[in-house]
Amino acid sequence: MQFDPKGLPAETLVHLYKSILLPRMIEEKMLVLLRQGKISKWFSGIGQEAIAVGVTQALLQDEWIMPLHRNLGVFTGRNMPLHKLFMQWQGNKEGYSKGRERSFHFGSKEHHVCGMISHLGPQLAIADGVALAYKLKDEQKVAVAFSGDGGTSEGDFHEALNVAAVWDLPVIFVIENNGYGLSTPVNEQYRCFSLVEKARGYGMEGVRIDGNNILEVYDTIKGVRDYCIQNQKPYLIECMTFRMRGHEEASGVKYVPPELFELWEKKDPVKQYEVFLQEQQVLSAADMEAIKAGIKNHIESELAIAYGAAALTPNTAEELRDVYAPEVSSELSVVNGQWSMVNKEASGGGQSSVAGRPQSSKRCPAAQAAVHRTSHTEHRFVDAIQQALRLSMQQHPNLILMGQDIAEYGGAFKITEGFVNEFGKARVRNTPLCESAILGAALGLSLEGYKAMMEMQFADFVTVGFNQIVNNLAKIHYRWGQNADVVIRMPTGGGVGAGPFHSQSNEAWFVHTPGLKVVYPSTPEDAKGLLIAAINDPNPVLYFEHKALYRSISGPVPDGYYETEIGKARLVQTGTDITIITYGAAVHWALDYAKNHPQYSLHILDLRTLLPLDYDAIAQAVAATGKVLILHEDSLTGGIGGEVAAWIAEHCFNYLDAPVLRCASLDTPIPFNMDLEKNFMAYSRLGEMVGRLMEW
Ligand SMILES: Cc1ncc(C[n+]2csc(CCOP(=O)(O)OP(=O)(O)O)c2C)c(N)n1
Repeated sequence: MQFDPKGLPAETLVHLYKSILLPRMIEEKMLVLLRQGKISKWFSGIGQEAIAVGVTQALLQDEWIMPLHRNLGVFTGRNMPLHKLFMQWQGNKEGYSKGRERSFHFGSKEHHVCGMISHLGPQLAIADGVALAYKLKDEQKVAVAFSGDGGTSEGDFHEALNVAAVWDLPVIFVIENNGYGLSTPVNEQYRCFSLVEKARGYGMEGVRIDGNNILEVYDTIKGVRDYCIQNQKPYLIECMTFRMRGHEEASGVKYVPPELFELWEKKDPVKQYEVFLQEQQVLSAADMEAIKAGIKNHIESELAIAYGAAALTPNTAEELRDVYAPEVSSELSVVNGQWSMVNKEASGGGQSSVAGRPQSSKRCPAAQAAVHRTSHTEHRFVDAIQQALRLSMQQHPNLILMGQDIAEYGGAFKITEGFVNEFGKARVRNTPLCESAILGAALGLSLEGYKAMMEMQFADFVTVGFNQIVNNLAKIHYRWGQNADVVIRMPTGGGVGAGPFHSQSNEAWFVHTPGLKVVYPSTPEDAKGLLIAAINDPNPVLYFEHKALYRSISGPVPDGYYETEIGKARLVQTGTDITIITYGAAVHWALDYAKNHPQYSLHILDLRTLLPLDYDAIAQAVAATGKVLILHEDSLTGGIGGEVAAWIAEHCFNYLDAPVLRCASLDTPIPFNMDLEKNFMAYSRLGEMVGRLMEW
């Protein structure tokens, strides 16, 4: 192996040696502990250390890295205390994830390391978002994301590289081509000669290097980093290496021809570098032994600290509380002539729980102070959404809007029409057709203190971004304390003859996911207030806006900047015969029904927020009549109605004079033909269901 120090001082060469030795020696120790049953799982990076180490050492300490499961050298390179790393791997409370995550699935804001999710590919687009933040702040930095050869087959790899290229983002994508994805050799993974060929397809530069040569990795990253910053472009690096152990320790290596191990053993990145250092007389064998002895002692003493840590005692209140980031009051301040947002944790702003679900948290005083309702003006639903967005863009200079066709075109529903002129293209961003990458980028923006709003062109298309939402955005705070300050606008619902892929009600998919908030306004006033509240909320919020209401509903809307509290239902009207608990367009079905059937006295509750549910309001609404009908546009099976009905049965049985009934749409996809669609819709059975309840 040829090492070219390119004038690096001996001090740096030694530093790199210590940096590559540390993960090797930690791993050797971990393999012993694994055999002793003291840790449960281990993904080995032995043989590949030069990549993670070389990359990390070539970056600034505060440039974000998105590592994967074989990148111990990233974590050690960021100088994370070893005892805390050991506690992490033992699932201890004092690790980086309070015992909630295994192996390398954790991050640390302090160290600018973003925790991976098991799905691998979603890491890549987070780097896009971070790089976008650097670009918007005009910072001279890059973000780095890792992928294995297997991971390059994922759609997320394609989307992330494409977005980085189209948006000219300073991201370095590092592929560790170690020959196998679990047992799958590269000839069953891809058909191109080398993975770096893919760079050209995205319109970016790329290079293939020896990933076992630490000096080559270090030097390449240094140079590529300069290129990315100066040219504001992404870059792809394919590092050739080999996985010297099994995919994970338990799975063995029977499928790997033994001669490959022999071949790559000769290219061991640590041993080869040692040979070079000795040849160059940078370090003697005795020097190296002394360094190893020092590291060994350090590992042992840090392990002793880790073993001395108290065992974890589950605390349910803390578990529930940490699912969500506490509310913050955002205050704008000017630092060095540039704006910056100062987030202050709200006092007592955490979550409490009823029946195991999060309740709404109190808004902090500063946020309430921002609420000033002045006069009201009549507006359509669609205009209220637009107002909320405009005011939020004015309120938060760090808010970025992203979505397909939302810039000059104004979005499929014209909600962002004129925004480019007002706020500029940097903040009102047309996106390629890459929902997953844009959601990942939104999360990356959040890592760097930005707020992001993504417009799904239709709520139906969320399926191709589903993984990012339910696994990355939703879980990140619970997993390692990073928030996802992201709002996803979801133009939803049917009634307009748009067929199965432009009309679905898919809110229930998300209500089942801890970590998300789900809001669903039915009036222009709430549409504005809830969107403002969603944008202020530091957590990921899905904001459902019913397309059929956009231009059919008008109502009084307060003129100022105000919030409608997330987690609070609205009593629409009082009544004595039957309680209808509903939300979205169905609120208007209930009102119409009430108007056309004055013989019934209907008590109508608009849930407004589906996660967290307002259980107090539900209980009061049940008590008002003792007969409950839950009405929603979504299909019956697995809809919100089932959850609400179950909760009422468990907690409000004494109030009930009849079984809780649900009126929902048919358990079929939503059809195109208007007569079929009408037949599908819950409102076609509303009269029948009210009649059944009245008979009790
Ligand atoms: C979406 C998804 N599919 C499958 C897996 C299971 N899995 C975990 S790692 C892995 C192989 C990854 O190979 P590669 O990207 O080459 O990285 P390496 O493990 O070789 O470092 C697989 C199939 C997963 N984690 N996520």
